[in-house]
Amino acid sequence: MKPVPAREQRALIDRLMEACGGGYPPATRRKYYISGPQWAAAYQGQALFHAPTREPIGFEDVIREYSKIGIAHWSTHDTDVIPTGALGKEEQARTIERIQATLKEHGLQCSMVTAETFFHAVWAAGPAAEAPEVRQYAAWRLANTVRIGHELGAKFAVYWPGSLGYYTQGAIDETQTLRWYADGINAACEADLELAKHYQRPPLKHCLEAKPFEPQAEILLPTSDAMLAFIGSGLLKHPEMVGLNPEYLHELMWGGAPRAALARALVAGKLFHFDINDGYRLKHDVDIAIGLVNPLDWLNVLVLLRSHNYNGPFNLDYKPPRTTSSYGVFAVSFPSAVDRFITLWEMAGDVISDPVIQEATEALKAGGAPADPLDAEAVTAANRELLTLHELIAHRMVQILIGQHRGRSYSVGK
Ligand code: GLT
Ligand code: MN
Ligand code: MN
Repeated sequence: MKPVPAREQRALIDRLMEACGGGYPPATRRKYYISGPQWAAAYQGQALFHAPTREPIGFEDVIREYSKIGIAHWSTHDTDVIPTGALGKEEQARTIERIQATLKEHGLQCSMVTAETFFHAVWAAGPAAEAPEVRQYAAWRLANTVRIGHELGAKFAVYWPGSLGYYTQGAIDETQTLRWYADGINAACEADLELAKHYQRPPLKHCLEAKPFEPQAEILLPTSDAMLAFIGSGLLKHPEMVGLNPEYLHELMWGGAPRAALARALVAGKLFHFDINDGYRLKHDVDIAIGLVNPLDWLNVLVLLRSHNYNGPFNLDYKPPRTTSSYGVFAVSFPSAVDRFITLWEMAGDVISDPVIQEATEALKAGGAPADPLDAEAVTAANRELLTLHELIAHRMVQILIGQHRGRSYSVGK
């Protein structure tokens, strides 16, 4: 193939994207509760060992591009859109007005707001540091974010306490730090109750997000299960207002099964919000787009969520790769992520209604009726053949994933 001059590359991307097929029209995409984060689209590709590869981009462009794709909801950190020094000042009010106007112009809704309590130097010792002024500032930041949420019409507030931890042990008493962290969440909930009255809106749903490592070496609340224990610890004044925002990859990072982690949140009634992405077990937070690494696992996750009528947001918390251009972020990265989600969601519907899986599942639940239910040998024998269905169901799910249930076949060996 001849070299492709720079001016012809976008046309090539568009043609090959079209050739991929499987895309959904924006109107179809809008029917799903999918949210696009400001920080995901604006991610410039930077990291500790990585210089940025893309130009900065503001909320006007992100919201307009999301709208064109058919992403109907938008989420943001306070400092994604308002510089730290301008928070709570006149500039904040003016920016909020501009965001409201931009959302309205493009028909998007703000679904979630989140406070940045991990990036700025003020959080060097975490959002629940020893110095009372840091914690007072943290409480104010959370309350201010809740206010921004009400003003933008959000339903959810997310808290990822990224720097709640340490590099070296001994300087802090973890029990004290957890109490102080609870004070911050309590301040956010109390502020919310006041603000909700003031704005005549329901209070927000407050969602804790765990990540097992990064940016601290040791994390005090590393998993969604740790967060559930924290919510139930008695330290929160309004535990009923607080639930989880699990992130798919964050559960994988500690070696957990995301589907099982989601199940534990579901039985606790705490699955409020869900960050969707992909990646690898026991690696850092690579935030790859949904389904590019573990499509079968994702299908399983969505079967669970569909079966239990999860109706919260699916937040596209991934980072377009550094190799993707600014053009590619909206021409390839976001539309393809949304379309893979929709396809996997619809496929999950196929799994739930598949006659083979249905009959196998019912047979497993019916059991084999042993003559003596208190005799271990008889109970084992009664289920001996039925249990083969576990593997058969897994096989069927792979068939559904690759389309064999709809007749896709290969002529190998004929
Ligand atoms: C940060 C983190 C994400 C969280 C964001 C919410 S911040 O990007 O890596 O997983 O969801 O604050
Ligand atoms: Mn996340
Ligand atoms: Mn992540």
